[in-house]
Amino acid sequence: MRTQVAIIGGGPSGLLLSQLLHRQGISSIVIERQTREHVLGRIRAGVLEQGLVGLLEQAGCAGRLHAEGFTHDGTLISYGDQMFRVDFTELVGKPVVVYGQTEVTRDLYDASDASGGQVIHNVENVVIHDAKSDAPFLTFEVAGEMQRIDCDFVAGCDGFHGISRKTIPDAVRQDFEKIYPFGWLGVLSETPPVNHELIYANSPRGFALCSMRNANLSRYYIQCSLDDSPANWSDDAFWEELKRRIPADQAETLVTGPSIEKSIAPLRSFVTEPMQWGRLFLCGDAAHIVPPTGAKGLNTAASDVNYLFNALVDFYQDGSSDGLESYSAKALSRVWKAERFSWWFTTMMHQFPEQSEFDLKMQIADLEFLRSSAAAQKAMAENYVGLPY
Ligand code: RFL
Ligand code: PHB
Repeated sequence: MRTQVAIIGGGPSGLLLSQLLHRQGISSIVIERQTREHVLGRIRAGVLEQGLVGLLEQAGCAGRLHAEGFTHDGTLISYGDQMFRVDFTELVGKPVVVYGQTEVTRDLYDASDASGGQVIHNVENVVIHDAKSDAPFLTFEVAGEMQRIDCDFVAGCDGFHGISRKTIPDAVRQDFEKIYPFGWLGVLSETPPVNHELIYANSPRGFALCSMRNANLSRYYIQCSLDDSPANWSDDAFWEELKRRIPADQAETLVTGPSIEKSIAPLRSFVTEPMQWGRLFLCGDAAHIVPPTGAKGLNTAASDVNYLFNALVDFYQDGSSDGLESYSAKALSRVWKAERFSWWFTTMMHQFPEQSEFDLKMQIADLEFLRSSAAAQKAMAENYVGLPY
């Protein structure tokens, strides 16, 4: 097989890049380790920045998003007995859109089907060859048979556990990492959301988040210990704990019901540098991870796709390599700002096992400053809705 851009990973980064390239007449083949059903079964992010919405429009797959997504002009933050609102639209003139990553991925798969896109599932033993040459190629197995794709460029969109990042030699690559001493236990339930906006809650019992997918599908999270397991949590125990962590008036109106998904995600900040090695370009979780507190994971993946897509268009349409050469530096500059925001928001909102009385005072001072300062709220809003590309 031969294509212009070989894309490893059929998650949102890989599919979005493929669809954007297709619209510009640039060919690609996506190879994915899992089945399509598996990819579409994953419950992940829920908040989209305008930048990602714009890319989905450009890719021709924003129809359902516009019909079914919810525009959120602000968010609620609670601590102790206090709850305040940060109004994004008033402060920085932009809202966010609540629409699940699962739906984004489904729309991208549908668009790929409609345009005759090639996505090869169940691939194994993927190897990137000759990334430092002008003629890289991939080898992999499907159902025990060896396959080969020759290409001009390789996009490594294969997530944190993929092979692309590890293809960059250790001598070239530097990893930066921070592991948080807790996780998030998430529950999806077919119940109306407790509030029409998200609530991020700092409570002495630990962080909680009230989010949603639609008018009758809620997504809730509570901070849990790293050695916890979803099996330890009955639905009743989860609801009781959530109620203890959110403001009393919200807890009173919370509608509970059976969970339809329950899982634990660890929290990690991670960045690898550089994001390019020869003709291999890393995008999304393959290069960086953020804790979910700022809803930046999927959105930062999208900004990488934006830079790489534009660089590839410049290469194929104008013969310019400038965008490709500056890709890593440009992407990393925005990635580090998303890392900083997610780290700050995580640090302010969670209970840490080793937290001293001084650390607690700092958290409360940070929250009080945010509650009382329009400038602080504006800085938060600017980051939450997404920094410019
Ligand atoms: P993905 O979505 O991980 O997709 C990568 C794809 O590559 C495939 N793959 C391979 N394919 C071929 N060959 C290989 N060797 C391969 N190795 C892996 C995988 O099967 C997969 O389909 O990365 P991508 O596309 O960069 O998208 C990034 C986002 O998925 C991610 O940033 C967010 O979902 C992060 N994230 C969250 N972000 C938020 O903003 N809010 C959230 O609430 C939120 N919750 C989460 C999350 C990530 C999680 N992970 C990764 C465990 C919850 C979880 C559980
Ligand atoms: C979600 O709805 O899954 C969600 C929303 C906001 C976050 C993290 C997760 O910060």
